[in-house]
This record gives sequence, C-alpha cells and structure tokens, in this order.
Amino acid sequence: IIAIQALLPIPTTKTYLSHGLDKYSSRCPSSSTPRPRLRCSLQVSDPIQTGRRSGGYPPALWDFDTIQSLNTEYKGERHMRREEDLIGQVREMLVHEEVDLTPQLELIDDLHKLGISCHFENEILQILKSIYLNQNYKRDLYSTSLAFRLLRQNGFILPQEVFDCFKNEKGTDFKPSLSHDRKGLLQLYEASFLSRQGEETLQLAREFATKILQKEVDERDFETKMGFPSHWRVQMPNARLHIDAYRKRTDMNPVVLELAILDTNIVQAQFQEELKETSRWWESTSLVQELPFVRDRIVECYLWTTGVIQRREHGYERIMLTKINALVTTIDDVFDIYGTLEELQLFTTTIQRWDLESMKQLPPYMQLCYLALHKFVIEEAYETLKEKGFNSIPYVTKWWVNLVESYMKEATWYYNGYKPSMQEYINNAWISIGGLPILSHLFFRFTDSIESMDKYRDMDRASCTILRLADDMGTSLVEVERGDVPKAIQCYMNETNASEEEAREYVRRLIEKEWEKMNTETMWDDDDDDFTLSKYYCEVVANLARMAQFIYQDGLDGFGMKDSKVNKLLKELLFERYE
Ligand code: 0FV
Ligand code: MN
Ligand code: MN
Ligand code: MN
Ligand code: MN
Repeated sequence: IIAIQALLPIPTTKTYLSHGLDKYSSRCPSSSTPRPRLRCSLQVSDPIQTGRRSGGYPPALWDFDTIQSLNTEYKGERHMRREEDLIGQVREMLVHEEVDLTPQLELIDDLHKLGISCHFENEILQILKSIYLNQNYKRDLYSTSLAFRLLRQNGFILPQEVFDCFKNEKGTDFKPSLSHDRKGLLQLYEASFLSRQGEETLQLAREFATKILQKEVDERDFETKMGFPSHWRVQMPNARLHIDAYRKRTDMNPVVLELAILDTNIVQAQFQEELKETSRWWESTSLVQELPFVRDRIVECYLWTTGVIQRREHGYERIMLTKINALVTTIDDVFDIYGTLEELQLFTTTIQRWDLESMKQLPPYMQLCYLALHKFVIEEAYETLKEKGFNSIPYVTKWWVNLVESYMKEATWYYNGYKPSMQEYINNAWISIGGLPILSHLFFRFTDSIESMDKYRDMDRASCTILRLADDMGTSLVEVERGDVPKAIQCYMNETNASEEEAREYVRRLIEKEWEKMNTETMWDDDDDDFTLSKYYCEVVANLARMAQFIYQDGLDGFGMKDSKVNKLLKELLFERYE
C-alpha cells in the first residue's frame, strides 16, 4: 500500500532520510553530499538483484539547489531601456533607409539567426509581402534563392518556377555556367529545403548544388561540413553560435551585434525563471527520488521547449511542455528499463481506462507515475476549460493511451524476441517517440477550434517521424546493447543486410522525405482552403522536428550527455552570460 505521505508536498526543511539505493540514484554530482532519496515507501528494488534492466544513465548534471540559485543582472530596468533603444535603431535600418533588396533580405536572415527577429515581426512581414506582391525577387541566383527561402518560410509561397530561368534550354538541368557561382549555389542548396512533395525543379536544384559543392569537401563528410540547412535549424538554442560567427564578419553591423548580445542575456533571465519553476515542479513530484531508474533530465527537458516554442510570451507553454517531456521520459523508462511485462500490461490497462479505480492494481511505484500523469492532464484540462470553454480530456487522453499502447507493443516485441520489418516498426515507432501527447497539449493552447484537428494530422505525423528517426540515430546503439527492440537502423540492417553506415544514410533520406511532407502540410498558398490553419501551431510542429535534429545532431544522444556540443550550447543559452 502506498504511504499517504508519499503524495504530500516535499518538506521545505532538509530532513532527507538516507537510503540504501543511493549508490544507484545519486543525483547530485556537483555537490559534495549526494541528495538521498526522500522516502523508501514504494518498494523499488535494486534492478541488478531482481533481474530488471538498468538504464545506466548518468545522474543529473545540475542539482536542484544550483538551478534554484540561478540569477542574473539582466532582469534590471536599465537593460530593458537599452534594448528598446537598440530595437528602435535596427527598426529604422530595416524599414526607412533606402536599402537594396539583397542587403535587406540578408538583414532579415541575420535577425532570425541571431534570435532577435521576434522584435521586428510586423516589419519583416510587411517587407516580404511587398517583395512578393511586386515580384521583386527575379534577380541573380543568390538573391532569388535567398528571397525564395525567406518568403516561403514566412508564408509567401513562391512557385518553384522562379528557378526556370537558371535551367538549360530543355529544362532538364541547371545551367553548367552556374557551377562557378559558389555563393549562389549555397543559397540555392538552402532554398531547395523549402520544397514540397513533387516539386521537381527544387529536387534538381538540390542535386545540382550538392554535386558541385560536394567536390570541395570530402564526399562522406558533406553533411558534417555543411551542417543542417537553415530551414532545419532551431532558432534560440543556436543563436549564440550565430552571434559568434556574425561578430567576425566584415559586414557586421555593431548596432545589430549589440542588440543580439544584449537580447540573449535578457532572454536568459526569463528562461532561468521558467526553468526554476519547472525544477520545483519536478522536485515536488518526487519521481526521481522514488523511481531511481528514471532519467533525471529536467534542464534538458526545458531546453527542448526553447527551440519548440519561440514566442517570448509563451512561458506558460514552455513550462507545460517541460512537464510533458519529463513525464514522457519517466514513463518511457518504466517501459524500456524497469517494468516487468506483467506490470506494463497492468499500467497499460489503467491508462486505457483512465480512472482512479483501476489504479489499485498497480505496484506503488507505478501508482506514483500514473497519478503524476493524471494530475498533470487534469490541471491542463482545467486551464483549457476555463480559457476556451471546452473539455479537452477525451482528446488528450486518447494520445496518452496511444502512446502507452505503442510502448506496450514494443515491450511485447522485445520480450518475444520479435524483429519487425522497417515498415512495421515505423508504423508504431512514430507514436512511441512521444510526440503526439506533446502536440495535442500544445494544440489546445495554440488553436481555438477542435473541428480543425484532423487537418493537422499529416504534419503531426511527419514531425513525430523525424523525431523518432533522429532519436534512433542518436540512441539506438546503446538501447539495443542494453536490451531493446531493433530500432530504425537495425530494422533496415536486418531487412537488407546493409551496413550500419548505409542504414544511417537511408534514415537520413527518410528524414528528407518527411521534411517534404511537412513542408507540403505547413506551407500553403493563401487561396488554398487550408489557410485558416494556425500558422503558429504549424511552426511549433515543424520546430519539434528541428529540435530533435538539434538534440541528436552528429548521431549522438545530446539529451544529458556531458561535454557534448549540445551541452555546451545548453550552458550558453541558459547559464552563461554572453559578453
Ligand atoms: C527519448 O528517449 C525521450 F523520451 C526524450 C528525448 C525525452 C522527451 C522528449 C520528447 C519526447 C520530445 P528514448 O531514446 O529512450 O526514447 P525511445 O522511444 O527510443 O525509447
Ligand atoms: Mn527509451
Ligand atoms: Mn521507448
Ligand atoms: Mn531512443
Ligand atoms: Mn493544403
């Protein structure tokens, strides 16, 4: 029987009991005394002794007290006033000066990459709209490509035919003379990632540009050297990388640079407050203390949200999304690591029934997990009902049910030693990555009409599939070694006898295909019936895929890996002052 006190809030005084599992759950590497488990009421056994799997995940990189003590001077008025002043100056540059099209487009691109485009949203839209209406984009390869990408990214869908003038007479390929225009080719390559399904000119553009650019770098290294195309990159978590590069440029503008630096410090102050709140919530659930096998990754869970939800004013949603990420991680670890098949079946039925009655059948540690999820869903549904006037529970719970059912299927495969085909795997795995609960909760925050829900289904699926494939590229080697179902790479290798490198290449192609679907669904012409879709929600859906590619970049598990590139960017974004 679960002890009642396990459900009470954490005492504020530090009266922690020490416990025998500390060697396993030690979660406080940076302070001298490890934080012990609070209670030992939930009968979680040592996995080594009971034949359960172990995640072998390293402990949290930042402890509770460190997070709570975060502070910065950039909360102050003085900085806000300076920022307003700089924003005004950059606005002048953007709109009033007699600027040429190309530098204006470059400035818009820079503002986005530097993380400060949010201050000029209306001005940018006005400029792009007038370029679009005046057809002022018919220029050289470089400017046309840049305009094409920025216009499409902002909802002005130029037809792919603007590139016809760069093709040979028969229209079968791009003109060979363009192969000396390196700057133009790079921009054409970037533009080609805005393609929708069936746009052959853009496909041709990608192949043409890639073929020539590839000659400069070792072919196998092409992806590494080029990095992700702009269209695949998240904004905030990359902003400081771009500031580093921008400040070294000869055409750098000091006002823009000062604004970018100041803004990254100011937004950090906001992010820190949001992180502190989510960390208090995480601590109050006691999930890590009671279920020592789960990943303790609240900072990384928060990092996800800074790439997915860009608007500064949406702190509530970033905090909500952090909680979902943490709950998904916890339940995923219950299924992938600690739970026995029998327990997992019970858990699945309880979620399916979604009541408090069938919770009785669960072992205490699962009750805690179940009730944490239940409580979260009810609280969010309360907000939705209060603000929007409808009951989201049936919709949202459906996706949580789908998620655990897909977990259950993987668990059954694993315990039966079953090896699914690639297609069979993907049909389940795009759900088992956990993106649907994320997107459905965000849907209720960012849209107003339940009726439109079905129209987003294909883009949701594309986003979740990219999330899955990127995750498999970063985590599956370790997972399979620990004991798990074959993931995308292994399924493909099983099916085709391909090498691991070939399988990775195949998965990268699948990701490109999914991006084409995503573009098809999220970019539409205003005369299309779908234009009533929420542009902001579409952006969030695409950002989820971008963030997955950010976290698992270079095929590594950037979710809690010390000394990784992602970890360095995380620290810059959330903890370090930028000079
Ligand atoms: C993936 O972990 C996971 F659950 C993450 C990164 C945390 C939450 C973030 C999102 C759901 C966006 P893992 O590789 O264990 O997932 P699978 O599905 O492979 O077990
Ligand atoms: Mn897992
Ligand atoms: Mn899993
Ligand atoms: Mn994984
Ligand atoms: Mn459409």
